[in-house]
Amino acid sequence: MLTKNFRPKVVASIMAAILIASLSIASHAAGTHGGGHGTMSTVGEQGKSEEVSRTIEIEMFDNYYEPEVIQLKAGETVRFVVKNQGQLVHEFNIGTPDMHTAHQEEMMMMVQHGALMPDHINHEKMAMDMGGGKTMEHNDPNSVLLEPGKSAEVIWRFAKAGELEFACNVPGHYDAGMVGMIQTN
Ligand SMILES: [Cu+2]
Repeated sequence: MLTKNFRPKVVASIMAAILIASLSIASHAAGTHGGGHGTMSTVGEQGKSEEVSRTIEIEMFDNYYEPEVIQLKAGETVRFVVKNQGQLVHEFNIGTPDMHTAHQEEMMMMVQHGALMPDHINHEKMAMDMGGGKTMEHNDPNSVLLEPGKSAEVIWRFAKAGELEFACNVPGHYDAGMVGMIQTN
């Protein structure tokens, strides 16, 4: 049978992909953690719902956001109501360009594992133990990953002035222009 001959090759290439992905994530993580907490405070922190000063609706399409530029004042806590109006899975993730680059590699791994399909999320595979109890699930407070038609909220406090990006790190989407700007004064 064709599949029998094929399987070892497929497994070998998946293992190689995992190895490459985990090596590059490890090197990125090491790089990020050097400047670690400084970066995080620039980005801000998860906000409290009782401190929300503004609600902003974000619509996600294939492959762009509406609006694409958001202007805030330092110290504001924003409730983002994010709706996926496209036909594909999209992410809304607040971070620096470096953070997005690192996350794109993680999301590539989700695609390689079949956890992330173009138009839906395989939640069973997302929850798979990747070793040491780590899964591919998205529990980060700075992001949501949404299937078509779904919506969710992100509450974020922008502590400092500066520029951040909100981006979709589903493979190919950032490069296709699915990125917006948050300017905090
Ligand atoms: Cu996207």
